[in-house]
Amino acid sequence: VDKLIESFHQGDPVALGRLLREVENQTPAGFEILRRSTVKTGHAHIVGITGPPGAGKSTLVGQLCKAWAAKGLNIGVICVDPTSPFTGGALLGDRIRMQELSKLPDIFIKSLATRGNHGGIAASTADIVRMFDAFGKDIVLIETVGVGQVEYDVMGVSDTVVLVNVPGLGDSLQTMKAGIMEIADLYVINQADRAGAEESVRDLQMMIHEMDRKDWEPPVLQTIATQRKGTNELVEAVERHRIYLKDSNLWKAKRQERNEKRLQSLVEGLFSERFHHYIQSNPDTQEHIQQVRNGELDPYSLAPAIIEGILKGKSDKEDI
Ligand SMILES: Nc1nc2c(ncn2[C@@H]2O[C@H](COP(=O)(O)OP(=O)(O)OP(=O)(O)O)[C@@H](O)[C@H]2O)c(=O)[nH]1
Ligand SMILES: [Mg+2]
Repeated sequence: VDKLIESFHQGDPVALGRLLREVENQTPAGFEILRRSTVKTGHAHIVGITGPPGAGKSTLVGQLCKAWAAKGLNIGVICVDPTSPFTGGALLGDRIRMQELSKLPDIFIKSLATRGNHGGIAASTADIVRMFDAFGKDIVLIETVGVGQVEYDVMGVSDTVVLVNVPGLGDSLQTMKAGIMEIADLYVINQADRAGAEESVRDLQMMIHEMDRKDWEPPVLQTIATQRKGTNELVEAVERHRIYLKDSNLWKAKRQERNEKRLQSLVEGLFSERFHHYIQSNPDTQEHIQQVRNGELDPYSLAPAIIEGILKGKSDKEDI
């Protein structure tokens, strides 16, 4: 493991790939590299790209990667749940595009499946981001499909949130309004070669105006990702947002908040592990839990008693 970590710090992409898998699977080696990497983080600009299935997020990610790579920047890409059930047909093309991308030097793509992940997607994403950051990536792009709770949480890991839509969204905007709609920093109407793009831009602008955001007025951009149209403007807008974050001190504040959140979720995870272990090794507690299930014992008394038992490291017989 030491050798692997050393190669990682020397910039070996093979070591990066292997350690990313360790981190994803939460192995001891994964935690070891995370422990040893924190001092090297804080540099990367984390950009989240989200929006409905098939909006063209991956195509845009590809264009952004090419533009930034041409500027000599190093990029990490995280695709959260790339096996979207909605776009079965587009998947193959997606994979080919991504393969093509990952052949470019200085671009590394990591897929992250949400299925079977109990530790929380946002937490896993945060750890992978941390790894890319420690590796020396300048930009980390996170693509998530959809606009549900998972995506919302994942976007909380980002500095800059880009919401991608397509022309003719109409009513769907209203339903999105409460969630991701309000945290996006940049709005993109992709597939602007389709009818209704101008109208969608106007609708969006009106909604943004109503939201009355403080210092940052989120721009609404039109792109045709497949023809590389409008993508330079998107690159520029993302860079403007980075400058805004740095000037307004939000850059630092977001990092502080994320670090604290990660600590909290780790403590909660460790505690819940201890909790399950404690129950397993305490038949008395199992009996008490059964009594709570039957409504014979109140959970309000048992909960603090269990906590106390865990803290005392008692292995048998506690009184409540
Ligand atoms: N006409 C047109 N088609 C586009 C544009 N951008 C992307 N597409 C096509 O739309 C389809 C979906 O593009 P993707 O980039 O895979 O979309 P996505 O949002 O990543 O899709 P999921 O990850 O499956 O949600 C592909 O067939 C693209 O070629 C565009 O600007 N105009
Ligand atoms: Mg995609």
